[in-house]
Amino acid sequence: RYMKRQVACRGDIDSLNAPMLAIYESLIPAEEEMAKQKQLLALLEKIVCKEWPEARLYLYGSCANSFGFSKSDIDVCLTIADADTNKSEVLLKLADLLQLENLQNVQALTRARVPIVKLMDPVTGISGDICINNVLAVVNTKLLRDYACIDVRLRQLAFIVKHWAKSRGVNETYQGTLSSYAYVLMCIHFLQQRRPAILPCLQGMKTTYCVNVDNIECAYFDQVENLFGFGSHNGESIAQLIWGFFSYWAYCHDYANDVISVRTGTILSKRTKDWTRRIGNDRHLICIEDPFELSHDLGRVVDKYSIRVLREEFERAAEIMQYDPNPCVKLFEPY
Ligand code: 3AT
Ligand code: MG
Repeated sequence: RYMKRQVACRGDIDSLNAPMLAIYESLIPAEEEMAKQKQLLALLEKIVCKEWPEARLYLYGSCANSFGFSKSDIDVCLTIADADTNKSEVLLKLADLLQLENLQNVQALTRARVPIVKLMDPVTGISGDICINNVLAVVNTKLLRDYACIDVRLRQLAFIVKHWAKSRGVNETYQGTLSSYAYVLMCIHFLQQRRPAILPCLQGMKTTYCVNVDNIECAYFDQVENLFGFGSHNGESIAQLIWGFFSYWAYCHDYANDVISVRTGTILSKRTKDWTRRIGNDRHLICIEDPFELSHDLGRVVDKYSIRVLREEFERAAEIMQYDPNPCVKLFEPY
């Protein structure tokens, strides 16, 4: 395997456990915030079902995948039969209904890549987006949430990585860096690859959950309560894992040839995916396979400029975790 550099981690790495966990704790949303999100969802359900009785609403994204910070917006998916032909009409109608019920800042963005209605609820103070029939996102939200139940170190690692990415300005897909969804997949993959493994590969196990979404079969083992303690043979601490994550992306990942794949729990080659050359806007400079939409590379937003920014940030983070006297401050310094 390709190894640019392999270093042993600093001797005092475990002194970083407590301060890193304190940062994690400070980012977790409080119970009452989750209750308010549920309250807003119930209000939206009431409004929607008056007009479309058979429609359903689902929370997805960080408010439902257990990787959400406190004070995040909520992402809601409206499922409704036959809306795909006239999504814009449904969104405009929905925007009218919301306005009539006194929701604020209501705006239908019908031409966006993922068309949505934006809203703010003056009662709870929560903002959110509603999209239509984006069922794959609802299913990948469940997959992430199920992984998070298996070992708490996933949630801790992903919170720190997301916090780092937001602080350093590398969580902006419109600027060619990666989505939060991509970072969480990178964390899951990383924990699947530890030896002993900290996470299993749920899609490689017996199917206990199966749905067909837009002709994609989404099947995996979702009885995760039976997997509690799976990673207990691996005693690595959160500080060691944060160090390992950044070192992996700074020095060990083979950007020229490798695709990380949560679906298989392994690394695939770009050649087998036919991701070796630029097609249209997809450059495949860092490759992260979507667990269900297999032709979808979450790294496709990355261009030849932003790949440099990303790799420099991974190297900066790895160096800080290795040598800096105060990594818990330095890692998250605004760029
Ligand atoms: P934040 O806390 O809002 O940063 P998030 O988990 O809500 O993180 P995103 O806003 O990036 O993540 O995306 C919202 C959800 O939409 C997450 C995932 O279920 C889905 N999603 C996002 N990007 C993709 C993608 N490229 N392909 C498939 N699903 C995606
Ligand atoms: Mg979000």
